[in-house]
Amino acid sequence: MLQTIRIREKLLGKNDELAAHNRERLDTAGVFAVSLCGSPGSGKTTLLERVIPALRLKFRIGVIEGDVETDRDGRRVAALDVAVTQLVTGGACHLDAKMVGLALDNLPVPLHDLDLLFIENVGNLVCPAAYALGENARVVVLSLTEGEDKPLKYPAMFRKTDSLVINKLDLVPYVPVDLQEMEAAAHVVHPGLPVFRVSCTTGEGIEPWIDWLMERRACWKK
Ligand SMILES: Nc1nc2c(ncn2[C@@H]2O[C@H](COP(=O)(O)OP(=O)(O)OP(=O)(O)O)[C@@H](O)[C@H]2O)c(=O)[nH]1
Ligand SMILES: [Mg+2]
Repeated sequence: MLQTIRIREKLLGKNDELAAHNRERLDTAGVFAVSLCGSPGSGKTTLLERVIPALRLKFRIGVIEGDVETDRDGRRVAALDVAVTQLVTGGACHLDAKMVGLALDNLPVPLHDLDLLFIENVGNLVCPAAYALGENARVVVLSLTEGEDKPLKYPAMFRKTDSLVINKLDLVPYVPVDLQEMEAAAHVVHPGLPVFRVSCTTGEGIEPWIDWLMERRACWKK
């Protein structure tokens, strides 16, 4: 016998208001903001380490890092010579719009001196989905070691994203995973979702994702 209880979260009106305010500030400053979500260890920071060296040749880049504890990711990204603010939530399992607003107030450079802002959320496939931050695009990084079924089990996260990066492609020879099944699961919850298979370690597959990001930015500017 099986009993299932479905619990619906109340919509977070105040957060949405603050997210809209963040978006307004970003738009006014001419900054395109991209948030990264995904499980702990899926490769969000490694993706930033992979793409920032190329992107910073063309864009002035800022990063907001979100972690429960430590500034380890902040230090990793700051080593790439970009402006970084580390948010340490002290226990909260997601960023919210208020925290991002605070980070925007405390960037090491004025907001209008940036072109592109990455916001790395706390590693978590559940809570961050419910909180808009004011970003222009949302990206989920899913590592192939997490299993094909994650989009089906955590649908909100995959429904609310604008692209899916399936990471750690270099591990395919060692992990019993069906990437077609993983993509199909993502498309069940989000038909038409752009999916990119990459290895942030080797750089394989990264260019098409950067092209997607640039197209999104170009549409935003029109
Ligand atoms: N083999 C392989 N390892 C990777 C790849 N990308 C990231 N990793 C490794 O995965 C581990 C976690 O990477 P991070 O980039 O720190 O993951 P994260 O998503 O930022 O983690 P949190 O910020 O803690 O949520 C590190 O040991 C990375 O070296 C990849 O493409 N292939
Ligand atoms: Mg990280």
